[in-house]
Amino acid sequence: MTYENILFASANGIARLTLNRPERLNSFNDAMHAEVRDALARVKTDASVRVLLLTGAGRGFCAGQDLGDRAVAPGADSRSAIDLGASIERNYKPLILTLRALPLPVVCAVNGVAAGAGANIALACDIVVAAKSASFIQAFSKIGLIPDSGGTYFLPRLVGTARAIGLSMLGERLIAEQAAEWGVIWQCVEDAHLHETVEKLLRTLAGAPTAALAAIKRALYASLRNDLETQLELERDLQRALGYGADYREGVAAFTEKRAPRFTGR
Ligand code: LHQ
Repeated sequence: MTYENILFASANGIARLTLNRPERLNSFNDAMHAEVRDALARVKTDASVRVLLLTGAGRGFCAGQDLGDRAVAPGADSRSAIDLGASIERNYKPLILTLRALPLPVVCAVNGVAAGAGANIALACDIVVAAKSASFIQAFSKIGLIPDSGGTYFLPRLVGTARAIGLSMLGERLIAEQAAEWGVIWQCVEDAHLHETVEKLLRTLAGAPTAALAAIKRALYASLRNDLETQLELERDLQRALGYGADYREGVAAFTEKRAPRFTGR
């Protein structure tokens, strides 16, 4: 598949996916969804990829659904209206579930505004670093909709119900600094430092014990729905599998020999 709405490249264990419709603030149309789906399928099946970067081209990260796309155009009345649920089922739901299930860390570099589904796609990523000039807007209520793409799942878990409701009902801009303070994202950095901060993070993660990071991701996301006993059992099972792995052997050997580990990700 050739890409017209995204950029995608992979080298040295790092896959980079850039949403690339800057004149529309990288908002999603059906074609972009298809390309992202294709790129993520490649990430999933390419064992050499150990970390994925998601970012946006130009001044924005992603303004969510392209409201000019015919696939989501409101009808003149309820009878002629199109089914937004179908668009979610086809595009947004699988996208969010895929990002959360990828067995490797997904880093999101939020280079500018992240609005609507764009904000929640960022929140679905594992480590979110935002430029100071970036912001997050639950823009849905402004057009008579609810936060989708996991917004109603992520927000209360990240910031509690009071802030989740305020953000969702008011649709106000949450600036990156405040997002970091509230624990919505991992880090907010000066705009001029976004690139180097993210590159350093990517290098670190590309050299990390990938299978362990995948297990960390699985365990922490599962803990949001598990009771303690179930979670302890999940930890046991994941630890058991990792204990047979090459990276555990290498990690312990490196510690004993007082040297830096060389993890293969297995
Ligand atoms: C856009 C968009 C956009 C098209 C900026 N579409 N052109 C799921 C399933 C099914 C259906 C519905 O939705 C969903 C999920 C969703 O994501 S719903 C929420 C959709 N997103 C929004 O409501 C956000 C709309 N955008 C905005 O509110 C603003 O553009 C923000 C606050 C993001 C940025 O504001 P500014 O920095 O002032 O930029 P701008 O508004 O001037 O935008 C620049 C251009 O991008 C502009 O085009 P133009 O031709 O005038 O230069 C915008 O029309 C275009 N654009 N977002 N979502």
